Amino acid sequence: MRTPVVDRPDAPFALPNLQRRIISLTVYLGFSALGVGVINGLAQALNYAGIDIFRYYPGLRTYYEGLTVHGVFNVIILTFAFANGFVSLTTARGLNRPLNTGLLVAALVSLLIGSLLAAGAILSGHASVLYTFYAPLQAHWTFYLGLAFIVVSTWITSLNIFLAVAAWRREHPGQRIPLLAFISACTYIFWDIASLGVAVEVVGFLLPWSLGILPATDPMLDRTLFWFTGHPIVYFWLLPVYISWYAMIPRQVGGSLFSDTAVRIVFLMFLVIIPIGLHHQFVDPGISPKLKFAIAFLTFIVFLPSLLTAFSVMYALEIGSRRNGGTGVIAWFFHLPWSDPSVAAQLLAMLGFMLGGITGLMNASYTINLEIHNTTFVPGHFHLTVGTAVALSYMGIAYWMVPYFEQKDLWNRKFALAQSWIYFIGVLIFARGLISGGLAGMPRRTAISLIDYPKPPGWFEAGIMTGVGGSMMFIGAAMFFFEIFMTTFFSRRTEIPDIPFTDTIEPPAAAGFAVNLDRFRYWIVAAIVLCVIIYGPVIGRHIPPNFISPGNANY
Ligand code: HEM
Ligand SMILES: [Cu+2]
Repeated sequence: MRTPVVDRPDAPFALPNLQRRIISLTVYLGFSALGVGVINGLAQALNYAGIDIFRYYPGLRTYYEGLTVHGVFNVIILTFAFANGFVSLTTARGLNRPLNTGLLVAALVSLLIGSLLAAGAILSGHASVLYTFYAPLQAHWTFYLGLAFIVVSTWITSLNIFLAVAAWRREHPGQRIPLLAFISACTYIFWDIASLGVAVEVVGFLLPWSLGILPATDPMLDRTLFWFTGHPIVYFWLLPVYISWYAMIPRQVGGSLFSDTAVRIVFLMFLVIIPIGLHHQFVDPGISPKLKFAIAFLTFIVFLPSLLTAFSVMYALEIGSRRNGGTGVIAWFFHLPWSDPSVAAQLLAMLGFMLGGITGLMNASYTINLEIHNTTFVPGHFHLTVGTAVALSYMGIAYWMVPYFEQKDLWNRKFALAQSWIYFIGVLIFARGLISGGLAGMPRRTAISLIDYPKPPGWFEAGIMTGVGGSMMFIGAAMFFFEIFMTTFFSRRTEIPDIPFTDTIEPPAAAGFAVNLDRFRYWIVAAIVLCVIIYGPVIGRHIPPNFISPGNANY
């Protein structure tokens, strides 16, 4: 017997049109940020090829202003907006009940205010501090306030999701939460705990410091709080995509998920293993080498849920392919519906993620980390993860979601397919360039096109690949926006009543241990305990904070 991952799969989707519209605007806000982000990406890629086109960007003062725009718009505004919109949608479908309209609007308004404040500060040259905003580099207070509003928008979204789940549970006592709603709620519970680090950093220290209320700040404490959130944030980018890979793609290829329980365990593992951000501080002073070693080990453990995902999703794909006549040990993979742009984009995103995962493991290895730290190896790695696994999946999801939002056909399927392939081939060349450059010591976050010393061996070829691949990515991204624009304004009207969702072959258990998976409070307690064990001693050394750095406002 197959079990759907949503409540009442055959009933019409109970999402009011107004809520669908608000969710769509939230997602579009994210995609607008991506548009601004990739325009700067092009100049950065060409920079590594030795070509300076920044000078033609109107109003842009420095390389770092452009790089800050790229980082903040792509990995803070785009990702948060997409998560807020998409996960609201999946929660509503999972429970088949409407959300709270007021909270949907409040989250969107908070996100919009935050984005405008941050964008205003960056684009007026008052916050060229990169998306990591390390103290003692100081930005204008409006930048930090903007970040705070952006984070608050995710908390409002959480509240909306949790209220819906709680109401559903009251109406369905003793029943398992439908899988789609479970993984949606888990994503936001995870993020609420993970975001506390950066919330304390921004509201407790950086904002008062930039306003002059605090005379100085404690940069080591700020960094530690930043990375408390900065590691798990990558899973907040990723988990909405996992929701699609687990609960939607199997359906889109005609397959089924195998095990309900395995999926719940994967999401709970992400929830519990939050506190490993110290692996971003392997080269920082003041943290014991023993702890660094322990964290390196824990980091490898967090690879486990991603491996589980790889196997579960592959199996779901294989089931789909074989149901439709796919055969062979590997040949079935080519029998998947590659002509469906939504599927193709996400399959390519998964392939990119394999390379991203492998290079991520390399980063996590303590000794290799020392070798590649702050080289272009790092952006080479994460354009395969967030820049492809996440961003290209968003595009693939958009290929069914924008038609659903607008109740229109996708404008041109072949064009959309070409879009994904160009982006994907582009990123392979681009990342190969940055990774090999990094191994040859090429630094990241550097205006290479302006250097006046001869390039060390390996940098030239690496830079050319970065420039060529990055330009292809830019073309791929531009084609995405064209496709979405044409779909929204010039495509045929049609009726799309529902969103895709899959079913599972092994149903959720009605009794036994697995029932405890739905008792979020156990897992929240486990997560908090682990955070306290690992971060307690590190943060404890900074209490009271050592406010030694008056800071440096570079504007
Ligand atoms: C047209 C597509 C893109 C191109 C050509 C591009 C290019 C680049 C390059 C060359 C860098 C390194 C700059 C440096 O270290 O000096 C970079 C950094 C970065 N990119 Fe991209 N990128 C693209 C899309 C994306 C996407 C889609 C995301 C995420 C969703 C992303 C996230 C980032 C982040 C977070 C950084 C680090 C910024 C920093 O070091 O502060 N990029 N990008
Ligand atoms: Cu990390």
